[in-house]
Amino acid sequence: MDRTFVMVKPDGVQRGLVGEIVSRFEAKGLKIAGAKLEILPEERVVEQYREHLEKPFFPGLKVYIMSGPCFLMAWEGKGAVAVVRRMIGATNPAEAAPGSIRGDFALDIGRNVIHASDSPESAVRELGIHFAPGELVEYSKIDEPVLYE
Ligand code: D4T
Repeated sequence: MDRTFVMVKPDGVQRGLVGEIVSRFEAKGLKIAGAKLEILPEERVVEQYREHLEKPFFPGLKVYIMSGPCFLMAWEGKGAVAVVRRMIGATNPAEAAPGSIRGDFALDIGRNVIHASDSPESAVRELGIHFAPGELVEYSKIDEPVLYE
């Protein structure tokens, strides 16, 4: 099964959206494999956003991501990386489709509520940054026989 890294950012945590977001992934049929609430240390923010280190928005992004707790999760399921990216919507909430998380709950690109890995390679990399192997749980879920062909 595919696994992806998802993070409710500090604005999402402060706005009380963790439960709504977890519910959406559960209702979709995805399986939660790990979760924790954490204020990220600078090294992990830099590692997470290494492709953006030289971008003009990076200093503000770093301050924002470290401004409060994030809710970090691992989700599993068939095609989980692409499925979750579609569910979170476009990076800029003003362009995110209604029905997506950013489309329904955000307005500003700098406060876009949630992050999710954008490729299977990123998912492996990002899960490795934020979770120790023992923090991810392997188990069967009783709905699997009716979720999948
Ligand atoms: P994340 O990584 O947060 O899920 O966002 P995306 O994967 O959808 O988008 P991204 O990597 O292009 O951007 C990372 C992060 O930076 C913020 N950002 C981005 C910003 O504040 N201003 C900007 O102009 C851009 C492009 C939002 C997401």
